[in-house]
Amino acid sequence: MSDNNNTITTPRIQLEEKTERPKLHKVMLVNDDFTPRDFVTRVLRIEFRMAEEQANLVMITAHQRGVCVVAVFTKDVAEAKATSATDHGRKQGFPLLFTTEPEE
Ligand code: TYC
Repeated sequence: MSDNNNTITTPRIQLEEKTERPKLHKVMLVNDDFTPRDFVTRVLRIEFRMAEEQANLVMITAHQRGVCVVAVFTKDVAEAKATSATDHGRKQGFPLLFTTEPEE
C-alpha cells in the first residue's frame, strides 16, 4: 500500500476522439442543348482522366437524365475539378456546366 497512502489522485477521463472522415463531394455533369456530345466526352477524358467508354456513358446519361455523377472527391478537389472542367467548356464558347454537392 505504499503507493496509495497520502496520495491525491486525479481521475482521468479518456475522451473518445473518433477521427471523422471528411465528407466526400460529388462532381455532377449538367446537360445543356448546345455543347456537342464529342466535346463533352473529350472534356471528361481530359479533366477527369476517364476512359473513352466511361466518358461516353457519363455524357449520354447526363444528356438523357439531365445530370450525371462524374466522380467523388474531397470538397476542395471536387470544387477545383468542377471549375476547371467548366472553364474548359467556356474557353471554347460552350455553356457546359459541372457542379458539386456533398454526398449524403
Ligand atoms: N445535349 C447535348 C447535345 O445534344 C450534349 C450534352 C450532353 C451536353 C451532356 C451537355 O452535360 C452534357 N449536343
